[in-house]
Amino acid sequence: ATHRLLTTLKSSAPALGAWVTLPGAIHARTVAQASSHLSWLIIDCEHGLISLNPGVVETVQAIEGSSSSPPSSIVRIPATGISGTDTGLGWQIKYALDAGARGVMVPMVGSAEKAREIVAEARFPPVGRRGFGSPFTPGIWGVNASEYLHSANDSIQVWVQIESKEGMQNLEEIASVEGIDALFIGPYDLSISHGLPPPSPDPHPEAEKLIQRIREVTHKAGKKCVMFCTNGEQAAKRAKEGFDMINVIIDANALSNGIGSSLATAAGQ
Ligand code: 3PY
Repeated sequence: ATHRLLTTLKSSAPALGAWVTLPGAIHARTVAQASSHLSWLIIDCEHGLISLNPGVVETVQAIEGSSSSPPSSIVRIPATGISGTDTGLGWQIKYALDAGARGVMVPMVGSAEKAREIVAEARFPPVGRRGFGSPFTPGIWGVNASEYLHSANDSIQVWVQIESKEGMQNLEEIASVEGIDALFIGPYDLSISHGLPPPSPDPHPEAEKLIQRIREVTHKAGKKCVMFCTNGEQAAKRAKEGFDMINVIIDANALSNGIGSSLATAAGQ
């Protein structure tokens, strides 16, 4: 299968994504096949219900097999990137990528040192220190082992989330770390970490200033900026502001909203 996100990023259109929080192969395939406008999916192992092992592998398999050019699967690992005490980073990135994911996203990244550690775990030598051992990744990508080894370092997406005070304080340094592809804005944690109310659904004006600053600094550093939205209208507005990638919706909310609105129509409301 080809890597749909990379194809979209070569065009001028923003790459639209969606959030997968619910486990199960059929569920993942259903989401992946929902729209040809989907370029990527976050498989959420931080706040979602998908386990790193074996949940991620069945979810990635289902997405990769959903079409000849499926949306790219990016795994959000549970470990955060703020402090030096979180020992989960290395093995969690390994599980996600060895399951065949096309990228990883690390929550709460607070320093350039953490960002460099993330790059080292996600990329093979000479760039990083990722170990080469999974017997599954080449088959999932439809390539041989040597092709996987060569193409992984070029194409694996490494995204870090800016959603904390530490992340804002060290923003320029984090954005300049080589090997990071994108900075992802988490408007909910960004707001509450700054003592601001969470978006409802739009962010507080003070949070909005932080969001626009992240976009500007990220672009200045030559990196992609990803924005998290919860509906299509919000996402269309963010696309006009110049975000490169935009999350449009969360699977669980889409399910609930879809059932709810049909029932309301049927009940005459
Ligand atoms: C946030 O807004 O905090 C996120 O991480 C998006 O889910």
